[in-house]
Amino acid sequence: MRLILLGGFLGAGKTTTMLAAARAIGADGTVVAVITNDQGDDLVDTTVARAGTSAGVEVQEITGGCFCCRYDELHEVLLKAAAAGAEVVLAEAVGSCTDLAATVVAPLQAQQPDLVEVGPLTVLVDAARLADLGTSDDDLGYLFGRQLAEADLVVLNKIDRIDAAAVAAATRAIAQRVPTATVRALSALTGAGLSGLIKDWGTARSASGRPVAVDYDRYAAAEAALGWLNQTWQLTAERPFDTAAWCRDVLERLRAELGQRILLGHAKIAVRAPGGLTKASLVSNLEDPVLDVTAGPATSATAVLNVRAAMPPAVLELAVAQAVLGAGGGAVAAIAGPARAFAPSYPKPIHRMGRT
Ligand SMILES: Nc1nc2c(ncn2[C@@H]2O[C@H](COP(=O)(O)OP(=O)(O)OP(=O)(O)O)[C@@H](O)[C@H]2O)c(=O)[nH]1
Ligand SMILES: [Mg+2]
Repeated sequence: MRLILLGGFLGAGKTTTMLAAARAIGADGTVVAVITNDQGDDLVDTTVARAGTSAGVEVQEITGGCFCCRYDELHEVLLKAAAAGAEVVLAEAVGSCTDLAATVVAPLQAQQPDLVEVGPLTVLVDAARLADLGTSDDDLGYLFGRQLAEADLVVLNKIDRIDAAAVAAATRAIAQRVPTATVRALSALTGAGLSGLIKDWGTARSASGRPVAVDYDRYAAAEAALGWLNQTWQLTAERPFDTAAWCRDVLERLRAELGQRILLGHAKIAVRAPGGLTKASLVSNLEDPVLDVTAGPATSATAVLNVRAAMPPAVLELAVAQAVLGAGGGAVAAIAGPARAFAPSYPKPIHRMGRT
């Protein structure tokens, strides 16, 4: 069973890539499993994966911590995938996680060589983030840099949003910064570059001897600067409401609440209604919300919100509540489920192996 670990900062496109690749790899009958992962539970990514993968793709989730701190659960999930006959497993790490080479890849290679062959550690980058986090020397910039440094394969994603010259410049910049990695360009949305990436995954092994030095105090400080909110809301309306317009309204209000100075990692909403799933994302304060999946109108629905932004969790919870309660012009009533609002705690990997 071949395992591909996908890392990269919040909103870089890990889930989109994982699901597009799962569909493409599974098209010839290859059995594929995908694993989502988050510090909290109630995951938008799992909701989208379960709705978006074709039958035959098994979806597992690991909640409450990243792969490195939940290594034993990862091992169990891999055993389950193997028992289900999976030949390829695609696993998405938490977007604020780094040091995967030392804490996940190397231990799997050392301890579970008969269970999995680990393919290249693949780190996705949104070109827009190269310009902000990529040049920042604060703790989040440090975390972003460590994610790149340990990659076997860096994937410049969302190339449909920039022109060819910008793709070439960003590719050169990444190659200079991480000379040990192979750099690929991808649009997970259009599929450009996907077959080449899948080919890389099938042939190259993870170097795994590439653990890089990581200052855990800075890594922890970067994670702790982020507020994390996972919450489910029950929505009802007297007349059918447009779930897509509601999602966009929430995200636009949230963006206005945050302003431009607070770094937004990723705000995503999945609305489940009898008519189907609607899903929207906002990956930066400087961008507009994007509707990824749209279903028809509904009178009752369940909205799962996962928001990560650089602000205290309690303040983030209030900002999200303001946005949700204000959305829909008073026509949509929203009742909050319990909020899981927190800042990720100090990373404590179960294992750490490697040369450094
Ligand atoms: N234009 C464009 N948008 C993309 C592409 N890949 C992903 N996106 C969008 O970027 C947003 C975030 O994508 P996700 O796949 O959820 O990102 P992620 O890295 O899994 O995010 P987290 O799990 O929160 O860290 C969504 O709105 C996607 O549709 C791409 O190739 N092109
Ligand atoms: Mg994701």
